[in-house]
Amino acid sequence: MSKYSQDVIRILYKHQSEYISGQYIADQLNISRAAVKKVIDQLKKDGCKIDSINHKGHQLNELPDCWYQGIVAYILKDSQLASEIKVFESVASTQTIAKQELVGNSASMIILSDEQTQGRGRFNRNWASSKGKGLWMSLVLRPNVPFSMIPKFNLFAALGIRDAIQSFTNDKVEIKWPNDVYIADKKVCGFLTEMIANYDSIDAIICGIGINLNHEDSDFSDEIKHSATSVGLHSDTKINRYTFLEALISSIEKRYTQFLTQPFAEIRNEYIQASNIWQRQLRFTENNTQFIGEAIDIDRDGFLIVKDENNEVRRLISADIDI
Ligand code: BT5
Repeated sequence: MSKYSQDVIRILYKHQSEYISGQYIADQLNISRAAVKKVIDQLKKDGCKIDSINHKGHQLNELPDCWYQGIVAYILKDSQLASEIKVFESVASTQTIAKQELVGNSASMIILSDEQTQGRGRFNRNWASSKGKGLWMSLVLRPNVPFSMIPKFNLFAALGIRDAIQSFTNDKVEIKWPNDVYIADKKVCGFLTEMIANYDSIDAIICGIGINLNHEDSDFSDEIKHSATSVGLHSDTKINRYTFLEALISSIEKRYTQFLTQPFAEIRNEYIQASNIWQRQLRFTENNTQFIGEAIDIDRDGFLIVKDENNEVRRLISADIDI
C-alpha cells in the first residue's frame, strides 16, 4: 500500500458527495498529480469503488469492505474514547495485538482487523471472525478505577453495544447477561473484558468486541449456524461497516461516561428491559458446575439473582448461560 493511500482515501471520503480533482488532492498532500493517479489506481485494484471522470475528478462511490486507517481516523476524529487507532488486514486476535501495543504506551486505543485467524471468546473458546464480514475490535481504555469495577464496566458496555446494533434493525436486540447480544434468540455479538492491573488499580481495560455484520446464514460454520445471526440478516440493506463503527463508538462512549460517573442502579431498569433471560428455564455453568434455574432479577450491583431447581436463591457475578 502506498504511503499516501490513507491520505487519499480520507480526502475522497471527506468529499464523498462530489467529484474532486486530482490536482486538488495533489495540492492537499503536496505531491504530483501523477502520484495521486497511481494511488487511486491502486485503491481501485484493492477493491475501492472510485469513479473517475476526465476533467471532473474522482468520487468514492461506496465505502470499501475493508478497514482503511484514513477513513476510520476521520470518522472518529471527534471521539474522546480512544486517542490511537490501529487497523489491520489480518491478525491472530485483536486482543493479543492490544496487549502488545499497550506495553510502554499509556494511550487509549481502538484496534480493528478485517479478519482474525485465532479470534477467541471467553475461556479460550473459538470466535469465528471471517474476513470482511464483521466488526472485530479491541478497545483499550484507561479508567482510573479499582479492578472490582470490571463487572460494572461489562454491564454498561453491553448496553452501549445493544444500543448501536438496535439502531440498525427494527427487530428487538437483547442482552444475554453478562457478555452476549442476541437478536431473535441468536447470538449477534459476543464481547469479553480483560484487564491489566497494577496493585488495586486498573492499568488498562481491554474490551474485545465481535459483531457479525454482513454474514449470510451460509457464512456460519455447522457448529454455530443454528445459534448465530448477523445484523444484516435483520436489516433490509447491507450494513456499512464505517457507519456502524461510528454508531458503536458513539454509544459506547456515552455508556463509558455513565460508567465512570453513575452507579449501575441508574441503568438497572433499562438493562433489565433489554435482557432476554426472563421467564425461561436456563442452564447455568458457574466455575465448572452446572445447574438449571430461572433468572429472577438483577440487583443494584449488577449481580444476577437466580432461583435454582431446588428453589435455592443464588447471586451470580458471572456465569455461562444456555438459553
Ligand atoms: C464471546 O465469548 O462471546 C466473546 C467473543 C469476543 C470476540 C472478540 S472479536 C475481537 C476480540 N478479539 C478476540 O480474539 N476476541 C474478541 P464466549 O461467550 O466464550 O462465546 C464463544 C462461543 O460463541 C463459541 O464457543 C461459539 O459457540 C460461539 N461463536 C463463535 N463465533 C461466533 C460468531 N461469530 N457468532 C456467534 N457465535 C459465535
